[in-house]
Amino acid sequence: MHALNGKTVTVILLTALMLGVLYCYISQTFRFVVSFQEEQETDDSSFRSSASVVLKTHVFHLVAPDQNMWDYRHLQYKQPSIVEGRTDVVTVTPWLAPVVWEGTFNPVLLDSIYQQQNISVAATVFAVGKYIMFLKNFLETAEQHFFVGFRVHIYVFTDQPNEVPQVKMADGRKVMVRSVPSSNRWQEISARRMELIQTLIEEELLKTTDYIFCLDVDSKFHGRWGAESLGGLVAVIHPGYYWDSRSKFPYERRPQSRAYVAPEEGDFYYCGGAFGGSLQEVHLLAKTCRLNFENDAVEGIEAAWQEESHLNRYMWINKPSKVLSPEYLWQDFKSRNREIHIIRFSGVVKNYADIRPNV
Ligand code: 5GW
Ligand code: MN
Repeated sequence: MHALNGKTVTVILLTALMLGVLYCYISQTFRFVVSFQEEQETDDSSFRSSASVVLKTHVFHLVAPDQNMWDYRHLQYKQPSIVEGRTDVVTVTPWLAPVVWEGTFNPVLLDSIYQQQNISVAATVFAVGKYIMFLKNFLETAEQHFFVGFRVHIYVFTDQPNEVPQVKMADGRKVMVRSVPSSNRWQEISARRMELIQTLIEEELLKTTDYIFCLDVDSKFHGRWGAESLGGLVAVIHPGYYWDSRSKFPYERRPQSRAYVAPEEGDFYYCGGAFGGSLQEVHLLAKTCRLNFENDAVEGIEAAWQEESHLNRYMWINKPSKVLSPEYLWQDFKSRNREIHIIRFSGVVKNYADIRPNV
């Protein structure tokens, strides 16, 4: 044994000091990371601020199509004009999102651009209780009009998986059936839609799917609904209110609700029966609306039109990057207005007493 000399002692002490500092640093950093995550998951107080939601910009790189690989010419189509076009309707929002109306886009051009991207589109539809009766028409007409020529998976959420009608679908298109418990409380059916959309995206779609649309089952397709509807966050103008002033929109008007929109606020009144966009955007929407819906419920408050109210609040803060005209969700009982050149999708007339569970 020999005594430690002064130099060795200094080195050992310095090393110990450095290790101590390193330990403190790492443990502090770790604690910050954990508490930051917790804050994000549970913080509800920030729902009123747009800054609480960080949006990823959706970048579209649109490549002009070749007609075919043997032909040097590109796709031939009608020359676009920037001085002639629809003048009876507004085709762009104040935040410069397109509003999609018949006559504003070239379907052949759009299809060939998005065909090259080999995109995959999902649709969700809920058919719980007697609403299963709408499914056959919905699925059959979707096959005729919804993203024809593209890869499409329609996710049917139902309490009666054996009653889902067999519909013949083209290659690459498929109906996926998912079981959900039945419920007599319609508020519950409505509330769980956002939750199920959120989990479907998280657990199944993220790796395989590019875009998703969430649709009401009590409706049918009558005309093309295709690539012109694609965007980051996509909302549909409700057919019942678009001639009205915003103070008349049926937003949730009680400030206690997380769906509240003040009388002098709001852009448009959007449909709860059709919305969509990129997976990331719709995931954030579903998660936010669900959280706000559930936290309202804890305080005993239910918004005027349930998730439609929460959706409208969300779209007021998070502006949709594409807005679909009421062509994309009309109502069969309404006569067609002159600005509606085509009805693509519409809600069928239903007898509420026959189909809704007793509450
Ligand atoms: C039941 C009672 C009251 C309200 C809704 C329901 C209900 C809705 C139901 O029993 N089963 C069901 O599957 N739904 C789903 O929620 C359907 O996909 C339906 O299209 C959607 C929204 O409900 P809707 O269509 O009755 O709402 P509105 O506003 O279009 O009339
Ligand atoms: Mn409906």
